[in-house]
Amino acid sequence: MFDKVAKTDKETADILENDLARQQDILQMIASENYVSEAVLQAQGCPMTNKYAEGYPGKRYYQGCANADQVEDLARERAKKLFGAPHANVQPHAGSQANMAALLTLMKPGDTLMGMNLQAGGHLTHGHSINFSGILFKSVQYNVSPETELIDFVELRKLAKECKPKVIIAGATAYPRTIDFAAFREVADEVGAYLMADIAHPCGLIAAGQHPSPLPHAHVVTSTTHKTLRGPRGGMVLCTEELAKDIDRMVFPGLQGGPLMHVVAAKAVCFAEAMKPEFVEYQKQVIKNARCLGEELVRRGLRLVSGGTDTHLNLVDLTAKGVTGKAAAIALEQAGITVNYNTIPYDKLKPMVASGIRIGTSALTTRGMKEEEMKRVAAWVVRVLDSPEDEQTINAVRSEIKEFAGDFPIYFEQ
Ligand code: DSN
Repeated sequence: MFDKVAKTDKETADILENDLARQQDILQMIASENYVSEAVLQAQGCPMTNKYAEGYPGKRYYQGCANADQVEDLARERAKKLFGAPHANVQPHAGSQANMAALLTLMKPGDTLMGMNLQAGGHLTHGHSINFSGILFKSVQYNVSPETELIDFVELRKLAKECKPKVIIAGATAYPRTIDFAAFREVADEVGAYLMADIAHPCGLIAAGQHPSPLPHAHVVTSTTHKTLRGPRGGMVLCTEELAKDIDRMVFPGLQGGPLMHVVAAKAVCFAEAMKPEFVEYQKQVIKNARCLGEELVRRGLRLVSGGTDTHLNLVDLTAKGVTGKAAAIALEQAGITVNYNTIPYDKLKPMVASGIRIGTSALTTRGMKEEEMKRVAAWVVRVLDSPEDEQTINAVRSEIKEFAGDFPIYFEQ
């Protein structure tokens, strides 16, 4: 696949080949990853990478932007249509930049921000002390209920009334349940806060109508485009007409320079893909697979945070197994299954060790796997977790997985 790279730079080509082989041979179950289509891949590798297009369609600081304008307009219009949003900005290089643009538009340094605790499933950019969001703003973090492990709106409302935040963020990276954006908006209205929804994880489910939409509840919606949405690595912001100018100004010139036009083109392609009926079927299967996988893991003795999932991911508590999240993730990788170790609510272990693993089904569903395959995957996961240090088991699982994965090719031109 990398013959042209190989002619110029054999060293890099070898690394790329190795990673393509890795992606083919393993079961990719990191909940924030996916396999893009060959159409998205081609657009992302196109010569628009050569173009400087600082500004926005019709208002650029460089000449020669007619095609850049067209493709950015296409991406913006498709994003608006797909999510029912009044305005879209498709330039953020990543989810963190999208969140930064939203927060710096809605707040001034020193204002109060309320977001979900990282340990409960939130994100660094939702007010963590080591991130810009916790450095620039006064951060108040909400948690999930210790009993149900669900967002507790009674507590959330109490906290919001006490701290009177300027912005409340609804959204998470490791929360397996539906997020009730309408309930968040009620709280935001009661305390006069803006509601920002970060939908990086459920984005594709929302586009396909398989998770409630944050629109029209949220004033601003941020997302990545590469997780469940299955587009290129990047970010976007959706917002109301009233906030459109300020959001655009904050993305450029506030935070970024020239947009990555090849990535904007690939975003246009992924939005077109997400409008197709097949995409709805795909997202339905992602959820069916996550539920089936979760049920099988429970049947084999594991505990799921919140008791199950409504989305593309399960958060698995390994405490009863006596293995840490980190040890589990390392053993699973050796056996050919990639996941990430993850804290669970009220975790007694530090994030670098963690008591859980987060396991998602978006990428395997893209490869065409269904419930039957999820049952086999669950059996492999538990076999490894039962003997995480047993080389023989790990090697046996690894070769079984390699053979199995061969029946689900990720790209044709390999
Ligand atoms: N990388 C994202 C995720 O894995 O959810 C967080 O930044």
